[in-house]
Amino acid sequence: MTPTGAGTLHGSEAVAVAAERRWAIVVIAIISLLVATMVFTSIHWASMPPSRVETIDPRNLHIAGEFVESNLGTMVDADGKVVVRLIAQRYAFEPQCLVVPAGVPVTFRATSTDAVHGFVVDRTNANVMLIPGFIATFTATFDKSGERLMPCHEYCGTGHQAMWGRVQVIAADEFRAKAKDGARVSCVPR
Ligand SMILES: [Cu+2]
Repeated sequence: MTPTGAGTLHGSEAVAVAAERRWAIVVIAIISLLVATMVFTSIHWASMPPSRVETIDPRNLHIAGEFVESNLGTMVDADGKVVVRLIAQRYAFEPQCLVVPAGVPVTFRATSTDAVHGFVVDRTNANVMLIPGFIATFTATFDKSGERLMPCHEYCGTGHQAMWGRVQVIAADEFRAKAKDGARVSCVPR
């Protein structure tokens, strides 16, 4: 091998240095992109938290307030918004069967009376933890009519595997007819 003079590169050495520099630029670009993504999402989420923190006393929510039995189920608010209220308790959801309109944003308000439960509607991104003392709120739109399962997906005790409910997605007109005059709608047989 012939020694090279200071400052000048020859042949394969020059190729290797150029390749190293190219890959250094690629790696720095990837790291910068990841850091920029982290900074953007943290600033964005800090200004727009995923859900508001609303608290409730789990010891007396059956007796008074928003989550009394007569107020559970789906209803149309005064401003036309479709709202579902439900509670989770060992080992059932109340109501066990929800009715929601298709193609309309539906706001869920739910809480737990005892342990931490998980609420999920299959084949949708409606998925939230129900924690005693806190009201979970999210909005989802169900595109297609039909029946969906709604299992508890957080281990909550020995009866956990039997804790599940159903969601019936029905045509919006049919839903409006059922929910007129502020009626609470569910598909629990009475
Ligand atoms: Cu549960």
